[in-house]
Amino acid sequence: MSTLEQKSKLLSRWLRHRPDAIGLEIDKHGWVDVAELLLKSAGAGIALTQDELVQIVVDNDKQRFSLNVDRTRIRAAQGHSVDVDLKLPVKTPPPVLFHGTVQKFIASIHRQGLLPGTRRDVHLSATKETAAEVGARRGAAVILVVETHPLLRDGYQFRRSENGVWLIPSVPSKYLRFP
Ligand code: HQG
Repeated sequence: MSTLEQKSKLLSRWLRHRPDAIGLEIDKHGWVDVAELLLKSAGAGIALTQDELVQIVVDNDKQRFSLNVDRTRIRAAQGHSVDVDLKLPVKTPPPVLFHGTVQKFIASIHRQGLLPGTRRDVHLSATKETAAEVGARRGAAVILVVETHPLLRDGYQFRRSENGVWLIPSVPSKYLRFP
């Protein structure tokens, strides 16, 4: 029925936002049991085999999913709106990170800084190019520059997802450089 790409999108939805859509148990660190996932997806009319699942994880363009070593559990690397704590270690970021957005949000970002919205964290990119791609999902990308030293000095903590996205709960606008 659905292509691997469609199944990958569904997987993102279930593992980040709506595990309840197919009755999945997600643990407090975001992990879901693979056998249960295969069973529940079949129950929802979406045939997904273990091999397809591994292929989706391995081939994913942004490495959005992580399997544990024995491939019995899977989770999304970032982007959750469900209440999970991925237990990522605090990590020192490079001096400059980037956030890709669009013009219509700029006035509000000026006022409120970067807020996570429905997700657990604000997502920052290590390169301008990646930030441009993130912004371009919504229109003409506007790239904000985040100097990380002042944030570190003021006690903010950064984490990096398993697929290289920098995560921070919020960034007040005084730490942002607007174009
Ligand atoms: C904006 C994709 C108004 C923010 C990407 C963004 C990323 C504000 C939007 C990942 C605001 C939230 C996340 C404020 C922030 N007022 N707007 N105060 N603060 N915003 O999708 O960063 O393909 O939740 O600029 O590659 O766009 O799904 O975050 O435009 O890594 O794996 O509110 O999603 O990854 O949008 O994207 P999102 P994002 P995947």
